[in-house]
Amino acid sequence: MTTALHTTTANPPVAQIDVVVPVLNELDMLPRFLERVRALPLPLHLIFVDNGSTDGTLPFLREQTDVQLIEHGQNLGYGRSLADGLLASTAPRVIILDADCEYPPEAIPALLTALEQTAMVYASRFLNARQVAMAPLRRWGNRGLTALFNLLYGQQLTDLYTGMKALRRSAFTGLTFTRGGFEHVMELSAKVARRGVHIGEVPVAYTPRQTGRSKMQHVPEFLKAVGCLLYYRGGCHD
Ligand SMILES: Nc1nc2c(ncn2[C@@H]2O[C@H](COP(=O)(O)OP(=O)(O)OP(=O)(O)O)[C@@H](O)[C@H]2O)c(=O)[nH]1
Ligand SMILES: [Mg+2]
Repeated sequence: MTTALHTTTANPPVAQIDVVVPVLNELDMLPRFLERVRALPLPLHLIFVDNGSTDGTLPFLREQTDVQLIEHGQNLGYGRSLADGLLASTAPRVIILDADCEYPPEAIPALLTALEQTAMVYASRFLNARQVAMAPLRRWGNRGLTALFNLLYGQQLTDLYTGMKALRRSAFTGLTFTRGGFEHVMELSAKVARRGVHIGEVPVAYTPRQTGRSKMQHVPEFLKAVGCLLYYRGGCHD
């Protein structure tokens, strides 16, 4: 197992905002993703966590001089990518954003504005949305997990499984993340909620993947997610 963590300075400029991007075989989407993120008038620092891509993503990212790159060298799971990205981040505010352009980078300013009110904010595909292009199995799976999460953790979320979030550093400082797979979503949400943080939401326009293949196994992930939500509700698991 190889995990190369290239950390930046421990004291970033106060205004810097770190953007943690988990990536696995997204070469088709990355040029557009970078173009859109770079066009934003914000001091964003990109931290890509490559999770063993084999499609040319890695050489492409190595050529980008303005990004930080963590190389797993093999697939260690989506959750491990986020955990390593958060660990490498140093800025007071951190964005988590999928690399496949399903979530618009242009929504980052709205997330940051909402972050002034609370320590963690999710970009919701369902808040104020009339229609969302999503397969029924996924939609209902997400809805069920979101409802269970709200019930167990006293929140009012509409989209637990979003791939776009904003966090104040204080929301996750001192927490450890051990879940390697997509259950990381549950672990992060549960641990931050147990600290008493009210998780905010902003609406986001969602564009289902245009190219490439979804790599998620939805039914097994759903079952693991339910187990996680119950487990973290049960006791102290920082
Ligand atoms: N599935 C998966 N994605 C990973 C992994 N490591 C990093 N990623 C990245 O994590 C993000 C989310 O993964 P997706 O496969 O898009 O998951 P999803 O958005 O639920 O599925 P789609 O809607 O089909 O795109 C993407 O940027 C992936 O490139 C991994 O091990 N598995
Ligand atoms: Mg996706």
